Amino acid sequence: MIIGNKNYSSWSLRAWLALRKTGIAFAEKRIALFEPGFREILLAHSPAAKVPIYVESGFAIWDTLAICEYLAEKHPALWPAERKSRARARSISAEMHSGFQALRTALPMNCRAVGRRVGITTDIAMDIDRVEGIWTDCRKNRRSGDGPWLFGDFCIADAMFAPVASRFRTYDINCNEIATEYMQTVLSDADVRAWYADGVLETEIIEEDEAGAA
Ligand SMILES: N[C@@H](CCC(=O)N[C@@H](CS)C(=O)NCC(=O)O)C(=O)O
Repeated sequence: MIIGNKNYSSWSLRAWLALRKTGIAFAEKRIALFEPGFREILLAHSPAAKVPIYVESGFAIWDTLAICEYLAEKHPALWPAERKSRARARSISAEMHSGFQALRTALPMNCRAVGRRVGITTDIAMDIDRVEGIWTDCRKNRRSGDGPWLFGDFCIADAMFAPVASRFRTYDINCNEIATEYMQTVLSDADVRAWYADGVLETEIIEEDEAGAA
């Protein structure tokens, strides 16, 4: 699995987390984004020149949802077993993949940062409300296992929203009790913590992702 900086690369976290949850042993290759020559290194693996890229026996798959779907073909438990839950999980995963632009731009993932403050515009507030609504609705209506994830057992939708839990922590975004509990599930997960542990040790600074510093 080819990933970017663990501190900043939210798309990398998503695909990496889905892969970790399959239990497959895999090698990871980290490419420091925006360092001199990074694009050439990415191009050597994928014509899209973005991380994450999953390479299996020399065959590259890029773009987070495509990677997750590829993994789910071999590991169907990455989607909820129940059909309507699976459809809903796909809807919110696609919604995350294509939306939440205001939130993603203004509140970049920055795992090691806490106590950041950014101005919350109407667009950002709408995105935050929608995330809180998704988490609350899924947790109230879950029917795919008894676990603490969106649909009970972990699924790709949880991977898609994991970086948002990280962002809410960094920028002190308060949610209702159910959504806060879900955030805690994400942030206390052993795999997410392993990602964070590596991320905080990174030394690269991507200025545009250092939003809200005092
Ligand atoms: N739609 C892609 C987005 C991937 C993406 O934007 N990755 C960022 C890192 S989080 C990247 O590679 N940025 C480098 C660049 O834009 O040159 C996906 O879902 O994987």
